[in-house]
Parts: sequence; structure tokens; C-alpha cells
Amino acid sequence: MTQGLITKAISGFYYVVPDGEPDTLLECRAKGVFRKMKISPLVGDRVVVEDGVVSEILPRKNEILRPPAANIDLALMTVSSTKPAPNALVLDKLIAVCEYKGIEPVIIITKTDLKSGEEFADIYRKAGFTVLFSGEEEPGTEEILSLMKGKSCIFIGNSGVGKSTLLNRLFPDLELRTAQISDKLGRGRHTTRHVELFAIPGGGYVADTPGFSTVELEKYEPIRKEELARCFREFAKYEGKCQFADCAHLKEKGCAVLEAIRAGEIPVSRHESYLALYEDARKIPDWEREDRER
Ligand SMILES: Nc1nc2c(ncn2[C@@H]2O[C@H](COP(=O)(O)OP(=O)(O)OP(=O)(O)O)[C@@H](O)[C@H]2O)c(=O)[nH]1
Ligand SMILES: [Mg+2]
Ligand SMILES: [Zn+2]
Repeated sequence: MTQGLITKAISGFYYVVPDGEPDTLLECRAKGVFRKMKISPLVGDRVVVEDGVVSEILPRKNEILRPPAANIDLALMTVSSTKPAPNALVLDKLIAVCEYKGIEPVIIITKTDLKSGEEFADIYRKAGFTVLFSGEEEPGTEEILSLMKGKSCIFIGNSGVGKSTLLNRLFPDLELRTAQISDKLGRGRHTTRHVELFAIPGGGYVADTPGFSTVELEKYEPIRKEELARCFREFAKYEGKCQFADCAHLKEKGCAVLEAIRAGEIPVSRHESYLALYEDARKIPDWEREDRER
């Protein structure tokens, strides 16, 4: 019997690094009963392996479905300043999911050699997030590294924003494959095909993940509308200050959040995303929501 960490999951195989043996990789199947119970082991899971089979998943601190991973401390929310242009709604959806799951999100703006991304950065700094940069000149490498140290980290972001490129910059020994610029059509190709966890020298782990297209995100994880406000950290300061105790900060009279937006204290785009997510949440019937959460 061995305990270890799942670092990769590909077509029904789970790859486990046993505790204390960082250079060993066990290829395992999962115990049949997991499928019957609709439980799938995830990258980041701590597991028990018996006779080459994952027989037990130790309790998870958290889990996300897109990209699929468990036990995450830090999410590096990666957006490029251009090509593809950053999309605030997509980013805000993903940030809200992290907040909901107790994962700290930090914003990484890439391709700063092509465009500074400062306007976008301002919105997120104002909302209370750490914003770091990455570009050909490696502006934020040291800061990003020190943030990741000792933590279980995951890169999240659209395809082509430069997640694998940044990981190679941070950890040159990884030599991850990245999209070829030689693509004749000028379109980015999906190069990272599965989630994979790598050990960070000096402690911690980091997962490279396949990017998604914006369309795929239509099916992001639902958050109950009652819980949505707490997933927007800059709203917290105004909790309990609205005229009505059950204020949803949509367009109510005497809403302290709306007042803060008018005063320029909360970024307008963040509230627009909140409204869009609230509308989505309203459309999910209660029974389906509970079913999906299971
Ligand atoms: N100019 C510039 N190009 C970059 C930068 N980072 C990445 N790129 C380019 O952007 C393209 C996509 O980079 P990847 O690292 O493969 O992107 P990814 O986010 O890993 O994409 P997926 O694996 O599909 O999710 C490649 O052609 C990179 O060379 C950057 O900082 N500046
Ligand atoms: Mg990649
Ligand atoms: Zn309000």
C-alpha cells in the first residue's frame, strides 16, 4: 500500500508519484467502484494505491471541473494583453468560481511586449487582486515565482494566452510544448492536451492545463445567486450597508454597491459581470443546481 499524488490523468490511467519517491511514476487504474459512484480521481488528489490500483481518494480541500483538478491553493488566471484580447466577463466568471471554492486567484497578464495591458490591470488591482506581468522581457518572473513557492498552483486561461510559454520561462527545465507561430492560418493551436502537475523546485506544485475556448465556458460551474456577491471581493466592504437587507445589488434603491460604482470605487466592468452571472444563476432551476453540484 502506497500513498501519493496524482500528477496526470489520461484516458482512464492515473499517474501517481509516491510520497518520498519524487522520481517514480506509477501508472494506475482506478478501483471500479469509483465509476459506479460517479467519482473520478483528479490531478492533485492525494490517493492510496494498492496493487497498481487507486483504491482510495483522501479528503479534498477543493476541486474544480474546468480545468479538472483538486487541492489547489493558488490559481494563476492568465490573460493576454492582446491576441487573444482579454475578456472581462470570462475572467470574472473564472475568478468567481475560485472565490467560491476557496482558491486564491491572481491575475497574470501576458504578451506585455506586444501591449502593456495596464488598463486591464488597473481594473483588477482596484478590485483587490494581485496583478503580475509576463512578456518577452520576463518582467514578472521573480514575483510570480515567489508567489507560487510552496503552494499547489494551477494555470487557468484561454487557449493561446501563453500559459505553457510562461511556465517554460519560470521553469526552463520543463520544456513544455507551446503553439507554433509558424501556423499558416495564424491561429493558435491547442497544444496542451491534458492537465499535468509538476513539482516546483524548492516546494509546491504547478499544473499546466489545456486552454479553453470562450464558447466552452458557457458551461462553467454554477454559483447560487445568493452566494454570488461574496464571490466579488470588492463588494464585501459594502455588505450590510445597503438600504434593504436582502439587496442583491442589481438596481435597488439605496444600494451601497451601486453607490460605490458611481463613486468610482468599484470597476463598472466587474459589476457588469456580476449582473451577467446573476442572470445565469436565475435561469438554473434549484433541482438542476443541486444535481450539478453533487
Ligand atoms: N509576443 C509574445 N508571444 C507570446 C508570449 N507568451 C506566449 N506567446 C505566444 O503565444 C502562443 C501561445 O502560447 P502557449 O504558451 O502555447 O499558450 P497556452 O496558453 O499554453 O495555450 P494552450 O496550451 O492551447 O492552452 C505561442 O505562439 C507563443 O509563442 C509573450 O509573452 N509574448
Ligand atoms: Mg499550453
Ligand atoms: Zn446593494
